[in-house]
Amino acid sequence: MSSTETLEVNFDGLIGPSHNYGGMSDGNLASQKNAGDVSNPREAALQGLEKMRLLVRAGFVQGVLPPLERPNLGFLVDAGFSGSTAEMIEAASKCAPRLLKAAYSASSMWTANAATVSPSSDTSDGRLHLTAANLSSMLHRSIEHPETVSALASIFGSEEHFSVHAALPMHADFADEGAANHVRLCGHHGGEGVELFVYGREAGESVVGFPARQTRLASESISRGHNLKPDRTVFARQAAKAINAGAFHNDVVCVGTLDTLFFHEFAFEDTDVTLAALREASKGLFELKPVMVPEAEVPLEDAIRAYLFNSQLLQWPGEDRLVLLAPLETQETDSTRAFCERMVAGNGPIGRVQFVDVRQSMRNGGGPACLRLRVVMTAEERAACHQGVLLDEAKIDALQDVVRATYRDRLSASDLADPRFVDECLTAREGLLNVLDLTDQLG
Ligand code: SUG
Repeated sequence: MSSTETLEVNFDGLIGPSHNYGGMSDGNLASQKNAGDVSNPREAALQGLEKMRLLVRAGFVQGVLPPLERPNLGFLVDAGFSGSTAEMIEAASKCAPRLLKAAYSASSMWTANAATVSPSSDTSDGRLHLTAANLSSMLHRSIEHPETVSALASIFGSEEHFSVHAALPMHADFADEGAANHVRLCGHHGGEGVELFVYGREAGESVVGFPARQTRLASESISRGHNLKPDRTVFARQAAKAINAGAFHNDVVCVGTLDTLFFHEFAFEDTDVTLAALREASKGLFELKPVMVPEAEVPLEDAIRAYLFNSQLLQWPGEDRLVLLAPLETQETDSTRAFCERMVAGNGPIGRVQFVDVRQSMRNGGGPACLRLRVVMTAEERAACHQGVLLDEAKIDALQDVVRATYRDRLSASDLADPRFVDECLTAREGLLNVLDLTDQLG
């Protein structure tokens, strides 16, 4: 971490020991399709950590966010259960299995939904702002934010450099899913940028079809809280067509970094208006490079199934053009593979596609981009954050050792009824927090 430059740091979610296929997310096709299947938490966590290792080896600064404490017993108490832990688990498994699945969900792994982040070069107070997402649209995710705020406050504790905001009010009008509906574009990471907020509905608008999980009001509230410049901020509506085809977040059909926006023809309700607004907002800073994937080349349905856009778009050390870190499913789907081959053979801004195996997460609708929260940080900010969560290979090895020693390799919904699983999850998390030097703050 010797670089004095401003860098984009990816904070990946460490997949927790209770990773399971709960079928909890309406409008997320993978979650619905794989509901009830047996998961493999050990493999899931190892896959995620291998993705992090790949980036560490390439020379990126890589961070990690620990899993939240699961089961969330407080949630069961709020739902009226009482008695000993074992009694609550038993009662919930019998009369409210869906609540038990929510209490056990490992969904905090998708850290693109943990918060919205604005780097210090975009904010008027010169601090890096993070607003935890309320995730109010899905029950199992709506209980993440209080612990997410604690984790962010522990990691980004210096008030001189960082401002961690609590989640927006828990009302449908403020529905917010964090960075999954937010793209920051810029000429170079340290320069002033343009922040694109993508919303699926207006506050008060009734939900038709699959749920639109982000409101314009939520996006506007965050931009106000982060003290962003209005003329460098763009709000664009996600196409209803995309949401109803299964793009429950904008990052299922769009990804951007630096001056490049890579998106599907049907990502935005009005592509021309969105691009014109981005060009206007980026005047004097950089020239926007849009890469639109036409429906004729990659049908929306394929893009969503293969998660072409739910990829990390990275300025790979030593490479001239951007690298798309895409899931293996993109390679296995004819139209998306062929598109990638043509794209890299051309002379556009994306010069290489690399595939990674995150299948365990993918089967719940979480690709490489869902698994990371991007935080653009100056060298000073990197030095001011909690160092335990910045990874090197030795720390990845140590985390993998904990995973191998404490995680199950098979988990089904009925296993959640076993009260002994509570202690197993707590022991596993304690081991991880220990490696990340977070036991005092979050243990
Ligand atoms: O919120 N899946 C997550 C996937 C989140 C993907 N994130 C981004 N696109 N950034 C969700 O729908 C499924 C859990 C289950 O069904 O057990 C789930 O929560």
